[in-house]
Amino acid sequence: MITIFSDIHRLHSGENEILRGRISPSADTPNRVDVILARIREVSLGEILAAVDWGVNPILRVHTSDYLGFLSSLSRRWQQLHGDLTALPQVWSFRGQRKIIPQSIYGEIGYFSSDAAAAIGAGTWEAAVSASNVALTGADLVLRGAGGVFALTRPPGHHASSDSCGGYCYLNNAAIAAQSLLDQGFQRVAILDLDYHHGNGTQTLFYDRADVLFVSLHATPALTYPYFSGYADETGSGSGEGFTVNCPLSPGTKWPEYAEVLSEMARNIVNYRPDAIVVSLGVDTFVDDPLSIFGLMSDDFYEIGQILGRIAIPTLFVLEGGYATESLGINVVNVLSGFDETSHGRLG
Ligand code: SP5
Ligand code: ZN
Repeated sequence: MITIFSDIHRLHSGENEILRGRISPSADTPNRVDVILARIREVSLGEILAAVDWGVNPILRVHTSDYLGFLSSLSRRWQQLHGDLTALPQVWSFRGQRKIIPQSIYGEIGYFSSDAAAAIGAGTWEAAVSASNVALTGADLVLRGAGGVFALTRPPGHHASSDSCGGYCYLNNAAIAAQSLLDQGFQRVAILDLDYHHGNGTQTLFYDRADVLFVSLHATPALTYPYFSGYADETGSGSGEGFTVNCPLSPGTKWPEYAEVLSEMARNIVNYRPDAIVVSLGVDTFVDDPLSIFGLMSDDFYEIGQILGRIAIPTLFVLEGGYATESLGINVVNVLSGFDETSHGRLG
């Protein structure tokens, strides 16, 4: 399988989050990419290609221009004000309050954020754009007939909505790739989100649409970030009714139960007859992940890949979360190798 990569992600590094009530270094560190690349080379998964720059237009298909203006300029303005390196929000619009963009930079950052886990530093904008370009370059290969492509994106994207960042995410790489596939002539795209956390940003982007099937397996939001979306009764609205499928799982979920739900969702996706599948590939479902309490083992990720490969529909893998860095390379590449094994002969 071909991997798409950009080194520009490194410009986003050392940002903070608020975790368990404390300001701590973000769990999304640049070495996450290093260990995945090292493993790709170790097993000779396939070529590693540089991302191409696609400009702002495909990003504007998913995000508002107000939001892009905010994200691209915030760090510079924040530093001019008080020299601090990273910006974090601390006030949000409460229920019943105005949806208004305040003049104050502190109000503005609250308006464009969903939580305090997406700090903005000097290189965040450039890194986020590079990740979108990685995903778009992968989508382009799928458009030209590739059976499986891995977009090694960082920062991740699935918690970003049309006009908000959150959960280490700024631009929704998977959504931008899916929309570009549709814009280039694909009729239907399925997004399968396997990250431990619900893809709240992705869900909002396609909630009322039938041309994107959004399917997500994640820890139940009743007990887990992002708390306010990902419940089973969220199924889409209007003409998108039935095209959002949420599978909240219990803490401690292990492979047998996970495999059963994943196989059922694989059948759902086949019935939808998509032209391509975009997998939001988070491996924070791993037993040793520091943020999570699922029980998937490294071998289980190989089986996930095999299940996806048997679907035999062109698939773009877009990296989301996964924070157990000792095993991250093995776990991600196990998915990709399992996919290659079973898709071989069924897909180009
Ligand atoms: C892309 C992605 O995986 N983003 C995740 C953002 C999660 N941020 C909040 C994490 C809350 C962790 N709670 C700790 C409980 C440990 N048992
Ligand atoms: Zn996650």
